[in-house]
Amino acid sequence: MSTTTPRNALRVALIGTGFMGRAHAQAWRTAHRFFDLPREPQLAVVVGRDPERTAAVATEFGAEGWSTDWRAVLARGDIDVVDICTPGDTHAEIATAALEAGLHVLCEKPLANDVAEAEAMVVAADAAAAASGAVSMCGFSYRRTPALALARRFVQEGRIGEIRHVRAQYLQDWLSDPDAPYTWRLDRERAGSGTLGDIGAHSIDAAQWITGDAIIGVSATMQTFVETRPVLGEQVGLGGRAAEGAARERVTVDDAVAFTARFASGAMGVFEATRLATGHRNSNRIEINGDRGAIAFDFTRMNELDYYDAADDAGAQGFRRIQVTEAEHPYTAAWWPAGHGLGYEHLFTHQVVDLVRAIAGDGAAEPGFAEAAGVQRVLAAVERSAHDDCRFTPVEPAP
Ligand code: SOE
Repeated sequence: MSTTTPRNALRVALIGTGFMGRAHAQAWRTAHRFFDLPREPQLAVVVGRDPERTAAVATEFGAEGWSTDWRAVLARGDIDVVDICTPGDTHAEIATAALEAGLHVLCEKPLANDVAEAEAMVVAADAAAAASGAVSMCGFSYRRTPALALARRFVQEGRIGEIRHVRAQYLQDWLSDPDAPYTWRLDRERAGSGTLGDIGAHSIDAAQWITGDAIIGVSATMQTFVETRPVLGEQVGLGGRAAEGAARERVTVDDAVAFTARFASGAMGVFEATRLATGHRNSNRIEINGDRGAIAFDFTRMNELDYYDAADDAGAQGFRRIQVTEAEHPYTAAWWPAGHGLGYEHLFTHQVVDLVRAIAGDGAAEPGFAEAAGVQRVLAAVERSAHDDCRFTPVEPAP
């Protein structure tokens, strides 16, 4: 049961009313109901561009109010946390303004649209941390999947041994229809990159976070299979319906990316991300092989982790499937009895839990902006390598 009181309220301005805005909104409403938190999040205001939609999302999630003006919201004086769920081209401006106002910031991934913006955000975050104690975090939500957190724990405990291979695939299919409409995720100006930054970034973050290792260079290829798409009529889910008799707009981002990676330890990585893999709605997979064992995960079975222990008797060797629903497992004790499982939305709830605790001084807000800028540098190296026809491209070191 929560021990918080309204005096301990943590007042949140949520900016963005799309899929991610709603995923975050439910998390702010739910976290303190299941987890014992030092402060109780209150959804003070939802901010969006379209008044009707913004009001509807505010009502849907029981926010106190709504606004179409994020600058006015930052100046109100009654906000503690700014949660940025907008397209990438607005992240740097909103985050910097919020940090300068002394507010805590949660920013959706990827942190920014390019490395320069990401590095400016790191400078703003460091300055705000020193000046006002502001905490900042980037929303790589899959870190909060209990099974992936368990995978990391296994690596840290040495169960996998020395890591040799990282194999990550993030496969979606919502763009496989050439007439799936044009949305902001297909616009380089707004999204920075396409599949690479949208979902490839999750694989990069997961790989580095689970292994504790850093990607130091890549050889990449990228492809845009569908070069024009019909103008959006109505947004539904990630895509939607084309407008009646719609003209077509030019897609300015990648549909798919594949790259090999070299890690600092000498481990090898093979990564693939696509939004045109027919049959795969949201398969976020990672397998890691070390000299003592291996782990394998697929988000389509998000409550399970496959684990191989090379020390098992030869006659009994094989991957075992761990149901990651026991009270011993990360995050799970707060929820349901063993075996009852969690879903996509819980990742965002766990993210809020970790952020609220970090704001109260209990643990670090991870990944912080500096770590997320590291992912941005890998994204940039992948793009440079693909541009240079797969040439091996080192990841730039942090400044
Ligand atoms: C779209 O591909 C998307 O919504 C991503 O932007 C999210 O980060 C991922 O969790 C699900 O797919």
